[in-house]
Amino acid sequence: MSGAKTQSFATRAIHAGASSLDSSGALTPPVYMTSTFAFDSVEQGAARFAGEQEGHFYSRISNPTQELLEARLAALEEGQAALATASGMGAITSTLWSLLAPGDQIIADKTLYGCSFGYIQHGLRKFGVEVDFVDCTDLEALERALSAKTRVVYFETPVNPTMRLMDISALSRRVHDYNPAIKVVVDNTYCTPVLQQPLTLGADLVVHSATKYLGGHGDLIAGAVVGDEETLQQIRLFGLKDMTGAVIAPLTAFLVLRGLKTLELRMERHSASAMQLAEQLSEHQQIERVYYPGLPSSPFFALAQQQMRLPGGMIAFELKGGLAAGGVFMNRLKMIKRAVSLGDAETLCQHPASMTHSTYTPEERAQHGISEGLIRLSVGLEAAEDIYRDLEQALAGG
Ligand code: 4LM
Repeated sequence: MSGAKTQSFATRAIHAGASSLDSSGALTPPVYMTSTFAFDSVEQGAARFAGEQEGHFYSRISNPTQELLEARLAALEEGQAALATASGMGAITSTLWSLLAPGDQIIADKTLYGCSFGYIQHGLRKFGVEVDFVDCTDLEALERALSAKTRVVYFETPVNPTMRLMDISALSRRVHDYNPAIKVVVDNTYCTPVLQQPLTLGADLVVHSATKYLGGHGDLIAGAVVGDEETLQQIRLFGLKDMTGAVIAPLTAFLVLRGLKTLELRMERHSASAMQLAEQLSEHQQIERVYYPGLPSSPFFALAQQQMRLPGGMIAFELKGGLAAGGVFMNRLKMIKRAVSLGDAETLCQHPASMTHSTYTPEERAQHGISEGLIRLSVGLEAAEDIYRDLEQALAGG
């Protein structure tokens, strides 16, 4: 779209990639519910399969609704290209299966979303990839782990669920100084491009669970990868097409496009409410500790100020009574839902050790820094006062 580079984020979230998907003038794009595409001739079909001619040929590879979503996501993350997938795990697995082969090494941060950890720890290892979990906030430790076999450095920032932050720019520089061919892959699910654009900070690829803030309404499962044209083509034509088949449904792509229109507004609200709640919780006598990068007491406060536009909508905390008190508190919540996932309009509260991070053994959780009493809150779009009222009455039961 002409002038797209100069448009602000909010405008790109609504218009980027808009093309004449439909000639009727419909304001919202049509949903192309089709599995296949008819060719004018056998030669045209062959040319499309050979990649010699642009155009869709089968919806496991591309679809017009998906294509519009991909153009929009690329514009928002400031990447050359994007691939939308059936889930966040579909994005992560399609990417890493494409980049890694037996004998290669992946270095991942020591704490990741439970299923990302499970896939790397068990899935990649099973197929002969060398896996090293390192505290990626420690650049010296990261550098010591780098080797001639390293192909990928993978992390989240902020980390799910502990809210540690990685310095994307310093980390990417350190890795690329060692070997520019190593792919720095950042899971940007917690931030979305509203708060942080890893590619502009030196990372090579961004992955997302679009199930979360990008979709934003708790009504879909989707994912995405954004980066350079060549790597994205490799992920589409090998990782997605042949390895995972984790194709996004056209209707789901449409729903993510709808969610993106309000992404910036929603992230601002999630962040403002989370900031207020993090402050209130940290002053509450029942609370032992709050993990939120917007609090000046956070060890990641300075980095958050430098790297993130706003501190985001996710908070983690521990109660003074530990695990037992946490259970009582969670069972007393009334409006706030006890549910995994995040980034929805509804405030969601979950217990990582028994839910999202139960893919780690108790020993692994201890080793990887996930305490048994940690509680995670995805601050929704309700009025912050109402969210706090529910938290306060639940805390009063302890
Ligand atoms: C959750 N998370 O934390 P799909 N990357 C990150 C995530 O948090 C998730 C995924 C990838 C949660 C799900 C139950 C940072 C998921 C995986 O669920 O495959 O879209 O994304 O509560």
